[in-house]
Amino acid sequence: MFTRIDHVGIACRDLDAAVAFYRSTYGFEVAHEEVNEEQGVREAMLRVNGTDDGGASYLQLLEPIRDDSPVARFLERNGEGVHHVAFGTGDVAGASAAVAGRGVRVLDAEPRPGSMGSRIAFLHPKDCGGVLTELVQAAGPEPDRE
Ligand code: CMX
Ligand code: CO
Repeated sequence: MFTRIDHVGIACRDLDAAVAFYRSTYGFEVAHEEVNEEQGVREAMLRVNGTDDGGASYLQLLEPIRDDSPVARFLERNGEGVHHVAFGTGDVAGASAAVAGRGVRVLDAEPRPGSMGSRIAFLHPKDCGGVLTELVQAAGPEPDRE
């Protein structure tokens, strides 16, 4: 059901500085940048590698655009650092229902818009060993659809 690490989300205070760090240190380039008003972030997706399900793995650099957003609250509490891990699936609604059936709280009753036209749902970190976890279905067809 889950076939790749879709991305690792990293909270930063200054997106342009974070992008510059990942470019100069590792050579990663920005594949996509957008503002997600609903999630309260400006974000950059840095493509690291393709995956054998036909998708890819990214770093997602996240800068808050509102003081009351989840990433702003995280920065206030913890400072910059790893914010969440996202697993890729061909069917985010089905995967959410399956995970909910295993007793994990799904924070999004319906999948919401994510990066690059994807659909996403978050799981409560307290039910996932302290890891804020995101489920992602990429835009377009995926070979692992069941
Ligand atoms: N990772 C791990 N634990 C986290 C966390 C994170 N990123 N964010 C909060 N927590 C912990 C808190 O430390 C707190 O623990 P304690 O009770 O032990 O202190 C607990 O979760 C509850 O925290 P809270 O005060 O309710 O914190 P929030 O109001 O920030 O809510 C959460 C937490 C997960 C419900 C909220 O951040 C959320 O809905 N996140 C999903 C949406 C999101 O993060 N969007 C930004 C990314 C967008 C994208 O990836 O596209
Ligand atoms: Co994410």
